[in-house]
Amino acid sequence: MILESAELRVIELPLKFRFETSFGVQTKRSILLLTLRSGGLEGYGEGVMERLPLYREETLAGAEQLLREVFLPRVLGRDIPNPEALEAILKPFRGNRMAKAVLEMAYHDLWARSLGQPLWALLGGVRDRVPVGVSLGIQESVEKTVEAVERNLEAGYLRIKLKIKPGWDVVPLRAVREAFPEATLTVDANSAYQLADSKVFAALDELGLDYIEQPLAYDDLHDHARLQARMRTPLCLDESVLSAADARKGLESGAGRVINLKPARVGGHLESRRIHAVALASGAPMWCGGMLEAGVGRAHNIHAATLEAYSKPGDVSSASRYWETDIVNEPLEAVCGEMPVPEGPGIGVTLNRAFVERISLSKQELRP
Ligand code: OSB
Ligand code: MG
Repeated sequence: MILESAELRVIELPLKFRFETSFGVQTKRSILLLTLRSGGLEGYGEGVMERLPLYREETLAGAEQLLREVFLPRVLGRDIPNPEALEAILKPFRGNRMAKAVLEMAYHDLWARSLGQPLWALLGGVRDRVPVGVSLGIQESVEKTVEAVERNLEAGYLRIKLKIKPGWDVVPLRAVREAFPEATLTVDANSAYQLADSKVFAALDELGLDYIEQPLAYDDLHDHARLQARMRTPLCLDESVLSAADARKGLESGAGRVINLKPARVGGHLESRRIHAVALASGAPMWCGGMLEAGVGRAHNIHAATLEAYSKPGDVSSASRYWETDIVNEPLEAVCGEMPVPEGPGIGVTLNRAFVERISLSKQELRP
C-alpha cells in the first residue's frame, strides 16, 4: 500500500461539561487529526496529547512537529505493506508514543479499508459490542457527585469512575457508596498521591471499589507495588504503562492487577495487542481507557476493546455525552451499557467534513 498523501489538522471542540481531574480542568479539546490517503481510500487517526504535558510528557506542538517533519516524510510515497513495516520505520525514534500512534492508527484504518475488512476482525476481536462505564470529573459538591452518579447509572453505564485528588476523595466516595451500595465504583487519582497518604488509601480500601486507578507517580511502578502489597483493592495502571514491557513489569512486580489500556497512549494497535497478550497470559483483566476522544479516536478504541482480555467496562461512553456535534457522521452511542462496534471497513466511521473544516485551527497538506 503506497501512502500517497496526508492531511494534518488541529481542530478544537468544546466539551459539553467541565472535566476536572487532579491535574487540571478541561472545557474543550484541541485535537491533532490525521488523514492518510491511498488508492482513493482514506484512513483516520486522532491524537490524545494535549497542549500542556499534564497527563504524560507529550504535547500537541511536539507531536505535530514530529509528524510533519520526521514521521510523515519517512512514509509518504513509500509502499508500506502492513503495520509491522510502518512500526519498523518509527522504531528508531524513542518515546513519543502518542505522536507515533496518530500515524500508526490512521495506517491501521486505511490498511483495513484497503482489505475491505472491519478493523476489529484484523485485530483479532471476539465481540461485536463492548461493555462501557463512565468517567466523571470532580464535581462542585458531594450532593452534585451523588446526583451525577445516579444519572449515569440510570443511563445504563455498567461502572462509575470518579476522579479524586487530595482533599476530594474519601468524603465524596463514602457518600456515593452509601447511596449506591451495589454499584460498580472505581476512582482515578491521575498520579496525585504518595505512599505516605496511607490514611486515604486505608479508607478507600473499605469502600468495595473495583479498583483504584493510577494513585501514585506516573513513572513509578516500584511504589505502586509497595502500595498494592498493603491493599485488598486492586490497583489499575494507566499512565505507568507505555509498552508491553511496562505491562509485564507492572503485573509481575505486583504494581497493579488491572490495566487501563489506551491504544493512543502506547503507540497504537500493535503495541496494544502485545499488552493484551501479556494481560491475557497473566490473567489480569483490562479495559479500554479514554482521553475524551472525538469520533475517530473513540471508534479506534471501540475496535480495540473487542479483544478477549478487555473484560471490564471501558471509558468509551456515548459521543453525545461529550459533544453537541461529533467529527464523524455515525452516532457512537451506548445501548444498555454496551457500545456497538461501528460496522463497515476500517474503523467504520466517516468524517463530517464540513464540521471538521469549520473547527480547524490549522490544516497542512503533505505529499512525498
Ligand atoms: O486518566 O483516564 C484518564 C481523560 C483525560 C485524561 C486522562 C483520563 C481521562 C478520563 C476520561 O478518565 C475518559 C473518557 O471519558 O474519555
Ligand atoms: Mg486514568
